[in-house]
Amino acid sequence: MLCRISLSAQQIYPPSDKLATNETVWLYSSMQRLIGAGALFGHHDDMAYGVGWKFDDNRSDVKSVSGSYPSVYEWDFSKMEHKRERDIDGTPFKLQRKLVRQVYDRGGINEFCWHMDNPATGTTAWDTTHGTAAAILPGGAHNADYVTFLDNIAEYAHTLTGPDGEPIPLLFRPFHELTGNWFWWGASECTPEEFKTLWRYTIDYLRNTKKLHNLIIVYSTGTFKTKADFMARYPGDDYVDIVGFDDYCLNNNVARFKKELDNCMGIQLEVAAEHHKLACLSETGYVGIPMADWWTKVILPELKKYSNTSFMLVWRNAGMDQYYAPFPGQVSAPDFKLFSTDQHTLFQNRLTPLAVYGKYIPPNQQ
Ligand code: BMA
Repeated sequence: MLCRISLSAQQIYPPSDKLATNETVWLYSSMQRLIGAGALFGHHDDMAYGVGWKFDDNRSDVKSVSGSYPSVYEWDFSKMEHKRERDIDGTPFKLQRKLVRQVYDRGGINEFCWHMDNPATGTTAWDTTHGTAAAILPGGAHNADYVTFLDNIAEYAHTLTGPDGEPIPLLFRPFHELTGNWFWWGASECTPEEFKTLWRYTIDYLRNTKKLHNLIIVYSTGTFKTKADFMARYPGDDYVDIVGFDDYCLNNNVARFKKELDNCMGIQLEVAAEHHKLACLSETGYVGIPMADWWTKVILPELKKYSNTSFMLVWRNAGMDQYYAPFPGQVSAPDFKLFSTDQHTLFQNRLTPLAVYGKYIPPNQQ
């Protein structure tokens, strides 16, 4: 067995929330200690549904192919802002809550994004009505509507608890792809100042008013060209713990994808080092994974090259028409298995003994 030991003393930084719970501080420290040990692998809605199944117990396409669950499991708050029963893609929040707890109990990492409906118009996240950010800030016509949204997700977040009633630490990735122009919080819909104000207001409200001290905040952009582009809407070190970006491989455009990853991963690792943050590839994948060796030939070399990247996450397995992780029989499945056992990736099976929350996990729960 290959054992890599780093002899250099490593400075560990606390989360940006000075009142973060013990488990949250543990998780953030653990993620820093894991830097260089392999990129944690993540999958959106991993245990909720996959290709050809929905809401089964203890199921995951990632596990069916690789033998292990991923290490990072992302969920969506979307529709909880209205206290609906199901999230944007149909998963009942009751089930989502149960899965979040299962992840925590086995020492996995939960993350939430939020395709938040437009609080000013009541329609979706993709309603790019100009001026929404300004309208929902204090003094704006729709501030009360936004506060209700925040109250509703905070109420739900408070129900995500561990065996002793402790809040389960959550990576929280609001306003994602903020450099794009397809969401109401996008770059063409508000000024950098409005965006930063909205971000700080949101985090302050959740932390200080709603007392959520279990959030590790992820600043996640779309692709970008320069450091200045990446940082134009950065809300400040007190409001961010992890920086990342979303980037997808498109048909017949593997070369462009690699070039873009090289540029963006390099820049964001520089930013992470300067600001004492972690860096991740917050969303990626190749829809339908038509390339049999995409995992070891395209994405793995990037993880090797940028080995200080904390985690990467692939998007959801909605069904045959939209999937980003393989399932048994899928053309890239054998390659994914190789990828999952490579020393530059970390799936749940290699994460568990490290007990990222500082707690012993009994073998029967692993
Ligand atoms: C998109 C697609 C949609 C989905 C939405 C929110 O990227 O996957 O099918 O509804 O994200 O999860």
